Amino acid sequence: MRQLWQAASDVDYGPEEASMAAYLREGEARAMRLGNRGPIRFDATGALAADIVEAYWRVGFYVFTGVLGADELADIESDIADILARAPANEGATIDHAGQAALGADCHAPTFFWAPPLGDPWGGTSAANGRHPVHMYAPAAGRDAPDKVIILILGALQFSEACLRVYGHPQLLATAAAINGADFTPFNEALFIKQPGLGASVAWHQDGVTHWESPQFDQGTHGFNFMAQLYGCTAANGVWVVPGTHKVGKVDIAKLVAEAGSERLPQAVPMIAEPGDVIISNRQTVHGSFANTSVRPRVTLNLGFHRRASVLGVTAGGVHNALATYDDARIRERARLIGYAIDARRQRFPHEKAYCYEPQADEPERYRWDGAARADLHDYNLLDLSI
Ligand SMILES: O=C(O)CCC(=O)C(=O)O
Repeated sequence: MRQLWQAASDVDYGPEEASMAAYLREGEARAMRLGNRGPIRFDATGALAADIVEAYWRVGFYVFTGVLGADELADIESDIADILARAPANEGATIDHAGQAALGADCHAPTFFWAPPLGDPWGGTSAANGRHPVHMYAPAAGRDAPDKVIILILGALQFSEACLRVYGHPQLLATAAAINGADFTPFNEALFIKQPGLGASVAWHQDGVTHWESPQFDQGTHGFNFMAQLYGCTAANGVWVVPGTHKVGKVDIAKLVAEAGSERLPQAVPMIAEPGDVIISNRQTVHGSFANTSVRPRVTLNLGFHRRASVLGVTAGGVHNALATYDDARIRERARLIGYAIDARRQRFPHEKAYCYEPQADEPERYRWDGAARADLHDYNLLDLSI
């Protein structure tokens, strides 16, 4: 399966290589001192362990180790191989490399996003409401690099049953309930792909557009993403975070970069994880990732969740999908994926105790994972709850 990831010809940070190498090393050492990693644990009452909750809110992310086992990772890798084989042959194409209709070609919602190899598609642009104010340094790509590479796939659960099953993971859903309340809601799901020697950067940003000025704003208002790691992540290919920035409102990222003299923010730390680890990451932190000049691929499955109070009755959208007011029916409709995911997981891992999602507790039969449900996933991300 490793041939999925072609070894790119030698690339590095050019004139920045020595500074970058030192930054990665020092950042990793800072990250390992934060006290925010370990298995998901619950106390005798079933509540998420208090020290995990404390560390998550203190830092803004927590690395849950060993969440996904070897079987599950093999399922995911096989689906990723299938997705990449059936992806559009290039940006905007409706056919794949074999001349067949490409995945996502019949979707109305956005699916595949492309970037120049080792480039920065969003920094310093107006994309996503201009949330990435600074353009990241783009190392020179190798001579044999393609013009563009896939960096992001939205609506990912319609393309991969293995990813859908991660969405139904009982310990992850119990964690979502602990952080966002038992009536938590979906946000969106995505695959970030950072190919070795090719993967583009994601410029420093804070997620969320809706509630920054709200009197009710707090450290959890714009929700969190689980970031499930297929191959793990390193300082070179992983997401970096400025700890604590989820608490302080909008940060002047351009000023931070100007003060640092480069995009190597001295306050930031990398998420370091092994295959099967899942990171919970607050969307309000200042975070981003550098161009991946390393030889290791990163595949992250992002699964986003919100508090119900952050989406119910809120008019939002326009970034991931159309502007709309999110009423109860819209939330229920979008949350059907949680029900499908729980049942899909039950079928694959029958010995695991399935999660009971409180808003669906009265209708356990409704969300059966079968052929009709599969078809029902088409374009599901038109209803993402984007705030
Ligand atoms: O995975 C990455 O490189 C970027 C992730 C990110 O920016 C996000 O989840 O908001």
